[in-house]
Amino acid sequence: MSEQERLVIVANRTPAVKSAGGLASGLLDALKAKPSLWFGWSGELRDDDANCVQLFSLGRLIVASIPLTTEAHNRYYNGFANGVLWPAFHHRLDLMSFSEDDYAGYQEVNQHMAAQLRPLLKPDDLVWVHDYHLLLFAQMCRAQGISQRLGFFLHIPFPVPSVAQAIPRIDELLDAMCDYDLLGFQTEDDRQAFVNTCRARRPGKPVPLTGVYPIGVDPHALQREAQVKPLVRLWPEDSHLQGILSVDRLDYTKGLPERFKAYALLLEAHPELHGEVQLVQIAPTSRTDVPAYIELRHELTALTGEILGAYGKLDWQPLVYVEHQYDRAVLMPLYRQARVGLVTPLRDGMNLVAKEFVAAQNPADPGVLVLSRFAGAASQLDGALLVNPHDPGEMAEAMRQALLMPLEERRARYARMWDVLCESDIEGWRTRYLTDLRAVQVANVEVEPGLASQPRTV
Ligand code: GDG
Repeated sequence: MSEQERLVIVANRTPAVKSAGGLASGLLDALKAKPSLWFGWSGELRDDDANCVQLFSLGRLIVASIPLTTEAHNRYYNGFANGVLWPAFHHRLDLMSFSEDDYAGYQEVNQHMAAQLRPLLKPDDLVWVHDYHLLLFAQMCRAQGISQRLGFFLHIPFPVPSVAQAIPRIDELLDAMCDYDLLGFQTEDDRQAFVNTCRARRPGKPVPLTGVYPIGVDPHALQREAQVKPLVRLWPEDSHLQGILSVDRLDYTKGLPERFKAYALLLEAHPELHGEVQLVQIAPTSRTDVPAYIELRHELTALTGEILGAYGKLDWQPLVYVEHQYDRAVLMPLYRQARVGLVTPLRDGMNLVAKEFVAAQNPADPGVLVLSRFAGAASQLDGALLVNPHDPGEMAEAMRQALLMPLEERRARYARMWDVLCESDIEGWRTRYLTDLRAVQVANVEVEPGLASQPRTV
């Protein structure tokens, strides 16, 4: 690592924008106290003078942000990134909606961001680009003569080849992704899906270095945050009511309607649980102007009404559904009060909520994690009860098993998962990735043997 080296993070959003998303919370924790630059969209929509870069410092991190015009943002962010890439990468081709204009907007914003970053770069910078908004960014940088190492991390899953080939412009996207020097994925399945898609669509052409870097949390910090006196006490220790807690950005990939239906099935099949259990769903809204999200909200409020109408009593509310975004100071102690953490996305890159729930538990009396097989976290958290989120009966049974699980088994499962969280924490994620990216820089193409996470050339 050279003396002058500076880490440059490039992401759709800069941390100045308040966001419930996992990228901001994950990376900000990891960036503490390092000389670094974070470049991205400020969150501001301005139709005049859209070329100015605003700079400010957060400790040793310099934040450089740019505004976007309303039209560019709409085509790039709502249109191609969230109207095509997000649904398709989560295997929801039915929700994909492509237009040439949106793709052109996506190209323009990737190019614009590369042009705005160029004058801010120093020769020894290590540039780490994040997520599906910026698949074309390396190609745009290279076209503008930027020669620094460019790494990329995909926070969401990569689709299998049969799904990927249905994405309009997939070959252009793959070519551009291959301009990165190191491509990081959350799981081996995602890495394999990318490599197999490249092999199928670009026969004979080289694939860049790829590696698996499951994003983590800071389990010790979360454990401390969870121990403070709760600001909200939903399930006091002296109450018989057992809490099931779900926390998700309101998104169709998170499997909320399926979860509510499974919970309704649990209540229908087990009257003995009436008055004894309560599901709390915290679901801060995001992307509120995308049609699929508007429909999802309607479906969830209808299901909430059905469950409350069918099972609620004056002295027992079986389901609490809130779209309010709570501070971490409220959330972490709440995770600790819950007997069950219910995390059942239909498909998810990693899912940090699953890891946060485990990190927040009381080791002497831990809650149980019920986790979807289709979350990246399932490849690591073997102490969870793994479920198929498409099978309401299986989910209801897992909830029942979790509510009844003896203390000894809860402790054993928790201990296994705590070890995983410590072995694979956020700091390890950042340093493993950057060590590998740096090695690419030194060796230029091949990576020295003996690297922490051993990325592969194929
Ligand atoms: C993407 C990938 C991947 C949620 N509600 C509140 C709140 N949150 C925080 C959670 C957690 C984060 O938001 C959500 O992270 P996830 O990982 O669950 O999901 P995505 O937003 O979809 O993130 C995902 C992640 O990137 C990281 O790589 O794991 O697969 O889709 O940290 O705690 N935070 C606060 N109040 C809330 O009400 N403060």
